[in-house]
Amino acid sequence: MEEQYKPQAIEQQVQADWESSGVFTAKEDTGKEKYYCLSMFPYPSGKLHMGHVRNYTIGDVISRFQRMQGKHVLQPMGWDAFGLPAENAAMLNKVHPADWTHSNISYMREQLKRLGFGYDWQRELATCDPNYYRWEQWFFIRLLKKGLVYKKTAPVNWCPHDQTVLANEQVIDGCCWRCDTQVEKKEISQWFLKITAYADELLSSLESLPGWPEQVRTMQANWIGRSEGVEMDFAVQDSTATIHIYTTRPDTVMGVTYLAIAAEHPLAIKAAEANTAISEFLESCKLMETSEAAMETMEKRGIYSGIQATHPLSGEAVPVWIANFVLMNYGTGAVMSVPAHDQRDYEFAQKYNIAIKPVIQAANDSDDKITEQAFTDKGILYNSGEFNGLSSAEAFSAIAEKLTSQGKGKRKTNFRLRDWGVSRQRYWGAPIPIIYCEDCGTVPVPDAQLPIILPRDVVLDGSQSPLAAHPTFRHTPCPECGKPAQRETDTFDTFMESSWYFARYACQNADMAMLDFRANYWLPVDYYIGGIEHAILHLLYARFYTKLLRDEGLLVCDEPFKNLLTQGMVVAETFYQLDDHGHKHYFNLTQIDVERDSKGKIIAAKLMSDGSAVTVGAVEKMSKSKNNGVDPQVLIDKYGADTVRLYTMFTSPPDQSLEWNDAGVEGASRFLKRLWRQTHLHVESGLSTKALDTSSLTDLQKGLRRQIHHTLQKVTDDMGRRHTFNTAIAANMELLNTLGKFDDDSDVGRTVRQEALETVVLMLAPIIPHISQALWEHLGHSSDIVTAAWPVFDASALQQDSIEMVIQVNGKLRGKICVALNASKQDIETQVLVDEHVQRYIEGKPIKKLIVVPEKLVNIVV
Ligand code: OVK
Repeated sequence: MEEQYKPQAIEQQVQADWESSGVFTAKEDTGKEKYYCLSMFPYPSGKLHMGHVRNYTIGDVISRFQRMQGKHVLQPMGWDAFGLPAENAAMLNKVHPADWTHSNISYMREQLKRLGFGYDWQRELATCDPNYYRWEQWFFIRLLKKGLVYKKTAPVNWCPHDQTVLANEQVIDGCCWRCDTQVEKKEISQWFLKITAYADELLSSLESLPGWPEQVRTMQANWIGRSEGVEMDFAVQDSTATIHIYTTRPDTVMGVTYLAIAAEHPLAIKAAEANTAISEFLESCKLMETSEAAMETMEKRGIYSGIQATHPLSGEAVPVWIANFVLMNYGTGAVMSVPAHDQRDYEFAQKYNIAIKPVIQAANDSDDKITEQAFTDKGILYNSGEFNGLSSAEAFSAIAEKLTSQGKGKRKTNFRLRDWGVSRQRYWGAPIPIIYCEDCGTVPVPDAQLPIILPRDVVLDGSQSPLAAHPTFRHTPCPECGKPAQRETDTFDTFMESSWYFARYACQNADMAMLDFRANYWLPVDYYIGGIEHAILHLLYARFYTKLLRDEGLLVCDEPFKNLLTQGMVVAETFYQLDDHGHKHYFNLTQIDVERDSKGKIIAAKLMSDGSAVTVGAVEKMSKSKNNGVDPQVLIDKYGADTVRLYTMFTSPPDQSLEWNDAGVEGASRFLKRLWRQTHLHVESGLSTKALDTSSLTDLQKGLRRQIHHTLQKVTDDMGRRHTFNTAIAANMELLNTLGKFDDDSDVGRTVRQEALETVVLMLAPIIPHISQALWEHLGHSSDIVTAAWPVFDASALQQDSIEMVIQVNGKLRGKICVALNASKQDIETQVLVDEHVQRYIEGKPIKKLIVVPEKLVNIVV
């Protein structure tokens, strides 16, 4: 065994061995219990980020641990390969999105291999491969035929200068990212998946997911947003029209002082016909961003429509306003406004001088003044005629009943969830398999014509939809009548591909079907690991798709992911200097020298190039724009993969944020060197593979065995159940410290040391697999540690027949003694008084008192 730990050589050798033995190839035909461990697949964006390394190390540790538990493990990897970044890169660097994507995949695949992740590479898939997206197209047509897919108009961000649709992230401060023209809202026809048909089940089956973080389940439940309410009609005066609204607070209906309708509401459009102020207002509403975040923060504006409606219960006239915060495609496009009891309505009423009528007061309050803000709690009704004195809950029922009996309204369960718009007016995505024929209408592409392959020869200049502009793509005969027809030129939202990839891994090479029996063998995923940014949309769409696939007979499970681990962010301090204009110029860790205190906290930083002082800023998410990203490749090249893996697992528990600290990487590297050195010393002193006779051990040997098995018990729990890999590593470090002091080269002593080293190496194998394999071999094993069994816990090793007690003289710590576990008080007293140390402190002084606290301490008062 070499004296020096040489990570690069070891890792290369071990990885080559894994590759040739195919140890990570998963088949379906074993009698063992299956375990499917999956990390969210990456966008092939260029190179791995530290956040990826963390995500994929967590997944790999869980996979390797479960394999050592005797499970039959599947851990696949692939590429979420479609999307806007490829198009942007193409425009910027004049490279085709396909070439950009494939070269990124090649580079990132090598990085993943270099990190030693145990993937079954035979199942690798890329979503931009027609063999993958053909099934998505096929499935879309099945859904269309079932009525779960439909087309309707929906607003998009439109750049009038570039004549193109913009994604939300391409709208910067309301303007186009390319030409800075103000972005408009445009209604275009788009495809939708009816996720609302599954709203109830998506909500109720959250309860069948105890293995998900509570926080994620809550986020999903809030997003689905089931509410109990009442819908009702307000008749429009001097017209046959009615305004239909929905409210979750019918108890406040007597406080309605205006209605607010969307700018696209038919009544608003009619009102604009004869009123230029209104038509100008409607025009201005078209310049709005459509994202929910933008809606939340924008200035609330409105205009009186000139229309009066009639309150369904009081019969009073209620003015109708047109407001920019009401959306036509959300709910009914109209809301009842109760400024006294809703903050947004309150602010709007204040701004436009509309009446505020309070109708609810706190049960213990007689002060009915609404002066500064709306009173939004529930309470007791007043100012509400026949409903006065009722509680909000009682009024809910009473008002619902009254409206129902008068035919003006009824109870209704509503969901906040909207149907999923899947059309994107982009090039780098899966083509939507639809043909439009003048005679036959909307015709799905026949199965035999699938896949509709994305053409390569397109012009990407950002100013139009490349597929629509393609000379031949859109022209095709109608599959029904054969006359010239037009293809759909939109592509799918990339969340379509990531909604079922986990199932396709199970049968990645199935060429006759979307999924086969193997999907039912592997699913559900036993552990899914990924970022919290996917807590809502991706996870909801994947759950929805699973139910769709089940109902199509392609899967039997109801939920795709049994357990979920949402990893924390990788964050780092920022380093910057201010320029003359007060602007921050950021540096990364490779550009500066940092000085730290003993706890690793940075106390000073200076620029390497000129030694000037650098300001250390707050801890922030690692980002390229702040220049605080740490490139994992630099660390792998310098320290090897095991150090990087160990560092990311040791620094914090997986669900919490990881604060980057270069000193910690050094620490991880030192630990591996120490582990190597101690094994080397042991190997040099002679291996001991003899069976251990535990009946004749010395106290020192027993003590070490106790710590080995105590550590094993803790680490098994930390790794398997709690996933606190940091504490598992710390316990191993302590064990190695003890082992460093274990000074017993007898035959039995070496056998116990052998047990200690083997156990440490096995326990750390999931985290640092390369060095573990090498040490495993040096410890005398010819087998593969990947498939080695997790060490067996020996409860009898924990049994103590002696314990350590602290000795105090006059309350001061003066020594320790080891006493037999069953020693009597008398035995202990005798043993203490003859102890050399104690003798020195007593020095013949008379003993006033001797107190024995069993199993803890002895206090002698002299
Ligand atoms: N392909 C999707 C994805 O998120 C997943 C699908 C299943 C929808 C984790 C950073 C970063 C910070 C600053 C600048 C640049 C990057 C994510 C995912 C997984 C894959 C960490 C990624 N910080 N990036 N693909 N990360 N952390 O490639 O949370 O973005 O779980 O890696 O991420 S992804």
